[in-house]
Amino acid sequence: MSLPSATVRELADHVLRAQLDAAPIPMLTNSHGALSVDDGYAVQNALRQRYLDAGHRLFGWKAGLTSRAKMRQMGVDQPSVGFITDRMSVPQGTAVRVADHVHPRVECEIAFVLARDLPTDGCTTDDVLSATAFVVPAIEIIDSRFENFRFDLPSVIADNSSSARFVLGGNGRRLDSISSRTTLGVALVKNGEVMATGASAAVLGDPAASVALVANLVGALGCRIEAGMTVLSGGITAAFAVQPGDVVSARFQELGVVDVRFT
Ligand code: OOG
Ligand code: MG
Repeated sequence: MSLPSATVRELADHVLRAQLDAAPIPMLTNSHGALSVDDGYAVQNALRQRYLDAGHRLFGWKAGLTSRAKMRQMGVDQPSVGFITDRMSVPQGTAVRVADHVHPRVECEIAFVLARDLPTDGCTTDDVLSATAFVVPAIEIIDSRFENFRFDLPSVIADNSSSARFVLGGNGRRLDSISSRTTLGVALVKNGEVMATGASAAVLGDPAASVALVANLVGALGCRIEAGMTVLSGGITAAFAVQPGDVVSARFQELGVVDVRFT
């Protein structure tokens, strides 16, 4: 049985307040033990509506937990999706305030910018390849609103898959100009030290397959990935905590560098 709509609205408000106040809350399944993945998405839908009502513009979508490294780190074995809005976007060179978040972490990702709408059902990797205008290197700044950054799948979905901010880097590259879409190397560097290295195949074998998965999951929510939207295909390596003063860069083979600093 799914959650009553009053409970969905109440949980969306609860998560929204935690996001806006950067104040941690217990994971939702502590109080709502039977919360299902579908319930989590119902809460996320209500949360998205709250942001749109507050004047945010839907910028795109993101994949969560699409690499082994991320699944292992978080103890969750299935991907999720979340939405991203224009006000979550951080221009390169702008500092991110750690105090605006509960316990932020950084991830390196490949972002896809769409030239055409994606199918909402049965979307394939080939559909993504033909609909993509270009890809850019990205750093996602995630932040779980749950205490100790611990959650289960329904809870993290209700918390918009830990979305907080994202930084898009450098020059876009057309996919057909990249010689190694599935074996694109990346180093995640913090304060000059390499924290992790990985390759794009870590994300479901091919980050374009991740975007197809997002399109289908978003379709099941009654939405569509549209032309002009950006999709974050998922963290390639584990995520790393940041503190004020940290400078982080994601150095991608072929795509170049994207960086962000924290105050
Ligand atoms: C969930 C969000 C994961 C990714 O790229 O895997 C995510 C989390 O780890 O908090 O954004
Ligand atoms: Mg991510």
